[in-house]
Amino acid sequence: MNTNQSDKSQIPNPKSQIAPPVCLTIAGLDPSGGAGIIADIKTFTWFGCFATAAIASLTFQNTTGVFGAVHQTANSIRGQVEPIIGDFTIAALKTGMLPTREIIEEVARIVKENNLKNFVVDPVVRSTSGFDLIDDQALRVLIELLFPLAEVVTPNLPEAERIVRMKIETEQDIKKAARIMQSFGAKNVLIKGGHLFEGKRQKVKGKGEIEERIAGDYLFVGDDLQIYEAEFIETNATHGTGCTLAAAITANLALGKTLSEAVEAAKKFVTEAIRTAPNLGRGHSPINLLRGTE
Ligand code: PXL
Repeated sequence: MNTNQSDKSQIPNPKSQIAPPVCLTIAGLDPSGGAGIIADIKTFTWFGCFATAAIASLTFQNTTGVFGAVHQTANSIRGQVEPIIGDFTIAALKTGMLPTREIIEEVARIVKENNLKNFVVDPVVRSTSGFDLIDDQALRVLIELLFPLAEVVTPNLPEAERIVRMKIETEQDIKKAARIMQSFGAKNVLIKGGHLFEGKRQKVKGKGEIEERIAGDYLFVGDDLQIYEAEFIETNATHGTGCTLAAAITANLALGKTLSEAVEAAKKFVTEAIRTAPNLGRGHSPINLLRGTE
């Protein structure tokens, strides 16, 4: 049998496996593996989705910090994404670090032209170590162009503060910030309160009533507010948590879950990944994307 490439492509796919839903991430590449595209790919895969990815920026970093980045162009974003979209049905997609105005404008065009659904916008602003991953002008364009296309936007507290330009110190502030983001066109908003201030009193088995911090995430589905609480794990192994949560939501939307179910599954996955983090590197360790929920 002749095994050259063109003949190989004629061999019919036996379709013995049901094709998994395809997820796409358009985000930054963190070569040290903890955040960005690599975290997204691992997360999509863990949930049984097929992972595809387009690089918006090549960053230079490790667990101790971000040292620089080389950004892609509108052309190279389209060049990466079009062949994927032309070949696969994209069940869900997410964006992470989109550093420039031209990239954001191109992503908005691609999403609209192809009528892509289940779009999770993670408005990445700054690395844990304090490196700016987008400038303020590009962030305004991201809000204007991508928020109205998103199924959900997933800022953490510092990102939410920068988006709505107000300090967020109470639950009331969180509600106000979410309403402002909805006025910018976001249908649904998940504000990640992992950085939250308030300890909440909780009964802990065998320990009586003690003060325990709760990591609360606030999901606004239209007018309805759902609060997802998980134990706050005191750790510096947090590199990539934001990317992972958004990717896990994307994967679960691709699997046909509702947004509320997707957020619940994603939150559980991230909490377990933090709890079982491998303690790698000298800075903020990546979390454990191989074990996740068990
Ligand atoms: O967690 C934010 C983030 C997103 N994407 C990339 C990153 C980081 C943080 O470092 O490097 C590529």
